[in-house]
Amino acid sequence: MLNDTICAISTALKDGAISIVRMSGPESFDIIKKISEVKTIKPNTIVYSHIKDEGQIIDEVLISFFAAGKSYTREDMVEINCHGGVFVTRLILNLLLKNGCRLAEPGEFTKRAYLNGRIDLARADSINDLIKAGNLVQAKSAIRGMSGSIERLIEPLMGQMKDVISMIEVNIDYPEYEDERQMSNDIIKPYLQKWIAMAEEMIDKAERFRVIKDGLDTVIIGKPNVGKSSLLNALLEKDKAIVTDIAGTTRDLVEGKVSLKNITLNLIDTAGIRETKEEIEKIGIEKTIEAIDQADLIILVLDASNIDEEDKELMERYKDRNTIIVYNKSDLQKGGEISISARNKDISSLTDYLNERYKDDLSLADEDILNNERQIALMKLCLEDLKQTYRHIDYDTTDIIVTDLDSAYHHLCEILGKEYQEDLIDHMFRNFCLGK
Ligand SMILES: Nc1nc2c(ncn2[C@@H]2O[C@H](COP(=O)(O)OP(=O)(O)OP(=O)(O)O)[C@@H](O)[C@H]2O)c(=O)[nH]1
Ligand SMILES: [Mg+2]
Repeated sequence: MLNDTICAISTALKDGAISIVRMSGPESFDIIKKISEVKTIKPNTIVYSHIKDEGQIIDEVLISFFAAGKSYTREDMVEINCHGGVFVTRLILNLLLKNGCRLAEPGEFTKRAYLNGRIDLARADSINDLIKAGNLVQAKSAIRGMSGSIERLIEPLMGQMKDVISMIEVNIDYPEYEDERQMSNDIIKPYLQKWIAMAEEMIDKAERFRVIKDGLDTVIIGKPNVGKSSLLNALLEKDKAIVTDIAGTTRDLVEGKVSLKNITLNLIDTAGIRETKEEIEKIGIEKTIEAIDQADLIILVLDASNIDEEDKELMERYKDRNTIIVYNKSDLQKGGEISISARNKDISSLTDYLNERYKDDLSLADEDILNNERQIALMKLCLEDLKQTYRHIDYDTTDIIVTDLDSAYHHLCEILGKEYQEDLIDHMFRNFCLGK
């Protein structure tokens, strides 16, 4: 499969100043010679040339050459910087196809970098995460991943597990070597406890960080007319939701996204919660309850000038969730710790509070942390195996213990892609952009 030469347009396919068409594989240098004025190739240089189709000039270009071993894919690679019209870029791509290239699949360049041993799978994850990063925190964590943060993170756990597994195996294979250290359950158990704690901490941090990276799913709730929609509008700095002094104005969920310094909120403004016989409002309140169930954070808004039993009931109902109480209408009456006036766009006590509350989670951006769903899912499988081993250790034979530990260890290998599973690898790279 790696014997063929692949090509793709690596830049976005729309009109722009420059486009890049890439080739990777053993024929790259020969093919470029056929379609340009290049006669000899000096790796790691850029030359000025023309792309020609049957003698006819198609474009004036800059061509970069990367020799196998040092290139992105570790294969011979060529990058053509051409003029960025969609038409010309496609002409060049078609010319490469006509001269022996195959069109690359999405992510195939990075897949080759992985298969040729230049990067591990966690680093490949990070390259994709960087391309898809939507804020600075996401970009920062992806860059850490590209520098090998995942390997650094799980290496201590893998190292210890490998040592213990191999010692148990020696005990099994060579029972006659009595001077070998005997890995009794009393020795293995404390290790297991430590590993379980390590895996749990990694998962916990990764999940807290995921919320910071992707945004907190936040619902704004409260009685009718307390100023929920006014708060949404103040946070978004635009009049997205309708605001009136009629109780029950909002019926549908109104969504918006906002970044407050470093925290991103995926906001939903909801219908005011109250007993009602009105059919449309009732449906709105049902939707509100569903949104509350799925939220990471609940902002419960009160009208500080008018707090009654219904407010207290809502406070009681959501006190065990991640709920913050916001006292609105501070221009009429000051309330508790977080006192705002949504109508006057005076909401700094809320935004300051949120940034302070998530400060510790934000600092996770400077730590080595599991970066995405794939890695978290594999760490969870590893944790399950470790817990299972711990639960059964007093009843199981050494053979079974070592099998369970092996399985836990292999999940860690999979995070780095040291275990090659073709379908999994294909699935992963298919999420990449074409030309990467
Ligand atoms: N004085 C004062 N009035 C406010 C403030 N915030 C909102 N209001 C007023 O309160 C009324 C209700 O505001 P909304 O934002 O529509 O309230 P809501 O909670 O979304 O109401 P429903 O959608 O009906 O549940 C409007 O007349 C707002 O102008 C505030 O900070 N101070
Ligand atoms: Mg409203």
